Amino acid sequence: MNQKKKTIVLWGVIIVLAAAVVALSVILVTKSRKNNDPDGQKNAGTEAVIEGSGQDAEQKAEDGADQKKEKGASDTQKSTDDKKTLYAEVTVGSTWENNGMTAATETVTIYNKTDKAATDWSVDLEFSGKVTIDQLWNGKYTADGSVVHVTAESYNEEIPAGGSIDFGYNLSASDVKPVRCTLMIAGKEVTTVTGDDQQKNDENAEVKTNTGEKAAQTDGQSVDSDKKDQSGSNKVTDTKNGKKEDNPYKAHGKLAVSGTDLVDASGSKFQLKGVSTHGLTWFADFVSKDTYQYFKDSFGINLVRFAMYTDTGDSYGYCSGGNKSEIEELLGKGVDAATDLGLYVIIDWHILNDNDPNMHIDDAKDFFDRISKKYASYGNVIYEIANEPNGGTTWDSVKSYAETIIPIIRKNAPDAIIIVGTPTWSQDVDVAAADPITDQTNLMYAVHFYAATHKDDLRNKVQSALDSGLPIFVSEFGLCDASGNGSIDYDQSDAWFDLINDKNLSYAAWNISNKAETSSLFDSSCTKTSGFTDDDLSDSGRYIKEKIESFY
Ligand code: IDC
Repeated sequence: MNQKKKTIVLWGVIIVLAAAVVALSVILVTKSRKNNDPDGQKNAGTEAVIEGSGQDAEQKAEDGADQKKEKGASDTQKSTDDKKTLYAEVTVGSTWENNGMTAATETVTIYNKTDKAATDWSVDLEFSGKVTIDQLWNGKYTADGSVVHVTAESYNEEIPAGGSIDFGYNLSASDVKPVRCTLMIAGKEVTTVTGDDQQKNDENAEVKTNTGEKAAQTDGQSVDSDKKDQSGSNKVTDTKNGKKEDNPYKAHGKLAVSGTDLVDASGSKFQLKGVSTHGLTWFADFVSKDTYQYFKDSFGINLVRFAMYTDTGDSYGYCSGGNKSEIEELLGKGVDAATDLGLYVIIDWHILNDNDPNMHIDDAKDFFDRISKKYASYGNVIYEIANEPNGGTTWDSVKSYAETIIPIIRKNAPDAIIIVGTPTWSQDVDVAAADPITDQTNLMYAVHFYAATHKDDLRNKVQSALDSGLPIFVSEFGLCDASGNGSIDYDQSDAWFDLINDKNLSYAAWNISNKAETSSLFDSSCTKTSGFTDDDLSDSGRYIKEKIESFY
């Protein structure tokens, strides 16, 4: 290479080096600007991508940041929208005095009025002072001073579109009314309802109730405290160790479902032990306070079930030509008589010949809408929405019926216990356990047995359904065969009572009548309609009395 060529190459190298220095400076200046930019600092990870991948990547990263900003903006927007549609609010139920503090049972209902299911919810409840949670059901919680943080149980993680879920708790505090109730989705605040909002928010008031009465509950007063006196007493005992009670409802208040158990207002496990009417219309003479008073005093029942046959093929059935208002009046007479005695009651939509509850679903919708409104202030009323689906009716069919009727009841009686019948005359609790209804709040599933017919097989189904977490209610049973007649199988009856008491199952024995059939609790020789004594009992009556008594 000659001197001239060397000189040209040298200049070339110098130019290339100079260009490199200029390029490097541009990068450094850009970087230092970004480091002074708060967004740039937050996105340090993103910057590494920018440096490594040149201008193109930088553009993409900036687009990403913009998208992020937009997403942030839409989240805020969403939260504003959610305000109208997704919120939680508190109902203060029974209150009682507890060592100088006030104790209360409260229910928080989370409403989802959007058309999409919401998951990953949590709720913060803030009180004006320190609170102690004595028991909380249908949720998990941590409590820190005046704030209680609640998250879902595995079975109520989802708030269905257009639906609601609730959880409840017993607490003690100097002021039990929360000052703030904040709903969060994925840890992000969606809505906060303050103590004042609870009363002012018209929309909420409308959702809660449809009646002015319920709104009073948010105000810390029990609606029926004057009328039915459900609050008061803190002498709550677990009935298994307790005594026959003069007023079970006064002592135990509103019940709730916790896991597979019924619990009372103090959160103690509770067992309903009762008797069922025969068909209300067939044995109307036994629909009376005298009758229930006798069972309460003699047996120690705390529950009466009212079996209202829907389809008897004649005018005894509510949907088969019966006089609806007369039947409802009779039902009302029974419900009020039992309520006056402080008993819990089940209103049973007694399908039987009408194998599938969907057969009379329009009547059911109308009935449960009106009846749950009528009894909205009766904390002792339980709804059994389909006695015994049968005749090949599938669980899918029952489930779809239940998912129609439950929200109708919930609108008026948001936290009432609801019992859903299961296929094969309320024996397929295993099928229900494999595919339970989404909104499990205060929901139980019926199992019915007749001891001379249904034995180990059905008990095993009950056991496995309970094991998988299904709350079960024995809302009807007899000691004889499934016809309601035949001989009593005492061994099988004992085996059933062992399971019932071992698992804290609630139950109602079929039936309050003097019909000449084994399952009747009165002997057919008894022609009284009041002034009963134990001499009037049938063998079934005597056995059930002894079983109920032996569990006090
Ligand atoms: C029975 C009554 C009987 C009546 C019959 C038909 O004991 O007097 O004639 O119904 O309506 C059920 C039903 C319940 C039955 C009972 C006994 O829920 O209505 O009552 N049973 O057969 N499921 C299994 C048995």
